[in-house]
Amino acid sequence: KAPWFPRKIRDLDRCNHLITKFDPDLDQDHPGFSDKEYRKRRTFISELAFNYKQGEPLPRVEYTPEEVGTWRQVYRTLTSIYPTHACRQFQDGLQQLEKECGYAEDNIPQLRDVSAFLKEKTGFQLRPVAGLLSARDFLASLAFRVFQCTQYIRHPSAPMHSPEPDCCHELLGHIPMLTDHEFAQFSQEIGLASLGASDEDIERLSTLYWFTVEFGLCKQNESVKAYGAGLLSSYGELLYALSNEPEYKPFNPAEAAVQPYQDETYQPIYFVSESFEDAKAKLRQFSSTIERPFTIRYDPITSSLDVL
Ligand code: H2B
Ligand code: FE
Repeated sequence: KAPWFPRKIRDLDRCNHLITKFDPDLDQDHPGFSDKEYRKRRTFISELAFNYKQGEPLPRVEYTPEEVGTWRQVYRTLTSIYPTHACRQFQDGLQQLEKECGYAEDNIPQLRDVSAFLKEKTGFQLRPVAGLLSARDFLASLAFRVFQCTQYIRHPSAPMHSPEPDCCHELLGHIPMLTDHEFAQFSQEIGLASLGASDEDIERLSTLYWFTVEFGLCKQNESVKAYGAGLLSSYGELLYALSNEPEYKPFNPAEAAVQPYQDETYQPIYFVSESFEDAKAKLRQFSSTIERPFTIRYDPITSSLDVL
């Protein structure tokens, strides 16, 4: 029997299983582990996410000057290399967000504003999440064009690195790409493929997600650029990924889905897509090999699934 999965967007209220591996309360290597104030703040912001129900207005957070200072440092450093390292779609997206959503060095954008903007662009919307979500829950939300976003920011002692997702990773790494139609569709399709899948297939899809949405590279004109959020939110790895150190392979979902990966250091291998259209076509082909005893159709009018 297939594992439970959400059938309508409201069911995402039940997709909130966290992985506590990199949590500052439990992970001794977290830069905020011995900072009581930081953990208190992180807990406060997490509570907003725990209490959130689908359809409610997204909580606004008033960030402290110290938090904005961390954001500023991240923003400055990363935006200095986007022109040479980020793909065109990412740069276009970021430019629009700067114009319309309060993206700036001195302002941490609010999820509510970003969500409203994305909804109009590609139909994606945001939902606050308290930390690292299980792969199954995270992927399931993508099926409904919902992107689960953390709202707290990394510890000020380590502005260029966070062991767990934080708002710098979501807002700078993920959001600009979600303004692109092809990419939005690619993301939703990984999500749809995950619904009711076996644990083994979830593992494969989440590895595939890792090598595309998080660490993907793509061809652009004659060069290779980054589109993965893990790269676009990490100055060090972004430089490294486009240097001649790592190995490149042409994107192939069946191979990417079983490639061992690193969640503590830089990747030794990256997959390079021809284009998002090509990546999407290959993903569809791959998804059709995942065995499920039913077919699923997404109804965008009701944001629910027809299961046949
Ligand atoms: N949770 C959160 N909060 N953000 C993510 O980017 C994320 C996640 N990515 N859970 C998921 C897991 C990803 O690594 C895949 C699907 O396993
Ligand atoms: Fe991410």
